[in-house]
Amino acid sequence: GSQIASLYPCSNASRQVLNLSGFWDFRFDPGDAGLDAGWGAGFAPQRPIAVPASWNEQFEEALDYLGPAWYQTRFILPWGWSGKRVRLRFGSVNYLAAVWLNGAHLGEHEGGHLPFEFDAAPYLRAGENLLVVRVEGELAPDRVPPGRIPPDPRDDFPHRNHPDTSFDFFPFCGIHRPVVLYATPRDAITDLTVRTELEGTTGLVRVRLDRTPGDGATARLSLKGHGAEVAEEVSLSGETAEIELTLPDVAPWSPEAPNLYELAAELSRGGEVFDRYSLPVGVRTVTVEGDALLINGEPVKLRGFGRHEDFPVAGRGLVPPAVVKDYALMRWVGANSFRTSHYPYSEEAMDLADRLGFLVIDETPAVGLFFAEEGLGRRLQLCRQYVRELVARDKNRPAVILWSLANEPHSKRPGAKEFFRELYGLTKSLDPTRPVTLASMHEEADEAFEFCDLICLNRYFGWYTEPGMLEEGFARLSEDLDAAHARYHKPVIVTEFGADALPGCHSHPPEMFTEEYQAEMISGYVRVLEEKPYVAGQHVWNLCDFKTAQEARRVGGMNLKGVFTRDRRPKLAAHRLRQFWNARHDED
Ligand code: GCB
Repeated sequence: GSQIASLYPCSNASRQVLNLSGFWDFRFDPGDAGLDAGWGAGFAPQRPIAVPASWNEQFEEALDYLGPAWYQTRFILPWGWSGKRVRLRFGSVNYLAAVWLNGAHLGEHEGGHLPFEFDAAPYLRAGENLLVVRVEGELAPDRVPPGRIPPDPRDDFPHRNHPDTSFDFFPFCGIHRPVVLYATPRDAITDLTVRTELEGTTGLVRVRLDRTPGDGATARLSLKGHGAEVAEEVSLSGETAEIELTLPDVAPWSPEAPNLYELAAELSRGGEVFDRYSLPVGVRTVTVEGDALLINGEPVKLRGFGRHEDFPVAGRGLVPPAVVKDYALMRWVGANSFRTSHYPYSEEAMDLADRLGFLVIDETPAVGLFFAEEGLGRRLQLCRQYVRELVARDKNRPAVILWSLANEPHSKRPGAKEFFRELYGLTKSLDPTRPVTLASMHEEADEAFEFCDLICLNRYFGWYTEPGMLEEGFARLSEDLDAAHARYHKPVIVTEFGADALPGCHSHPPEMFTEEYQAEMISGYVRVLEEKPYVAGQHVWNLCDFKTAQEARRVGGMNLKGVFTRDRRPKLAAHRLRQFWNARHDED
């Protein structure tokens, strides 16, 4: 089976990465014949496909096709890899992946947006190797996110999407992030877990190193940067070492100054280094105190966006220039934060958040959860798996300041309470250093809020309610937030607010779907939010327009709540936000 992936593969004096991205062979399998026909051992090529990318916008007949489909590629084993520990790692496959290497079934993985890996060494051959992946992205009520939820008989005007998602973004399918093969020594570092603290001007960096079982060795850890270099060594007989490094006069990591140190880990025996791995480390703390969210002991206000990984043609596939562009747009507008709505974003994108100093609410793929008994156990198992995979992947990132367990679960239902008690407990046991939350649409009595360190609300007064009536919407927002704060006594982040605007559509006075209405709505919300001392964050929905399933509310197959279009051109609201947020920055 697949295993949890943590350290991002790298090349250095002990390790090497072979990136398998490129054009692969591809075929759709609408009759699901491939398994019985033994395509895992190889299939007749039909057409090329780009990896990584979704298949839906690469082929015009496949927009709504959710699988199964088959991918295969051939590669030559690099020189010097025999006798190494070799792993095959997928950054993200939506939704189900089954993997064969040279005809041997390596295993399967369920769930998109998170990395997984396999031990490849036993199946590799010198010379040419054949890798086959079957991908399937059907929507089903016992998957997470769920789809094709049985209609509620109490609902007399049932509203459906095509494809039948429990969320509005398009359920893109395919191999979405790089597939790499990487070699390490057999005797290797397998994980590093970094926790940082500040004591006055001193930074404490606690590192846990995990390694494969092996003979005694020496572990050396060093931290370098900002004019400092410190190192510690311990001798290691078991599989883990805990080491604390101290940085006097530390340069802490913050959004204003995203200072990073290089943490270098080395394993040696008899003075000879046999494995090494380096990691950027930001020394910072995150705490919730009373009504405030604190970074390094100072209150911080999040200004930014909910987003999607969504770009023309590539779908949900990694597009490095679009990643850079989106950070540039957020910067230009004056944002310091975003949420990885509604699933974890690529590791490549997260690396840039660490470097550029963005504060990230890191969300699991649990969007649209419902709590009917049927399939509930399975959905909980998947959510537990996602939390494990996400924390393993992102635990060392200074940019990640909050874990979000879900988006808009239907959590007024009784079953929700136990569900979130478990997920919250699991998350805290894996990472006691970060606050935990979830984004809710409910006005009150959300069963899940009991297990949140701060409250995240998605709000659309003046849009889905009070349509066309902005002033009424703003008044209701203000009351609603005060009520939520009075009930829970925790800081509040408004993780969504916004309006659809068709670019180029104008009106005065502002009417729904015009650029003016969107700009007025966002401005009014920002004014209300800036006045509430307990509001720790404001995230506009959305940075960019994004592709949706088809439904009556989504014009042209898109959610138009972006302040930028899908091809990243600003709407009026982007200019307006820029005035607000940049002006506020000057005051800070
Ligand atoms: C929400 C959802 C988000 C939707 C948004 C909308 O509450 O969390 O995924 O896109 O509303 O525009 O309806």
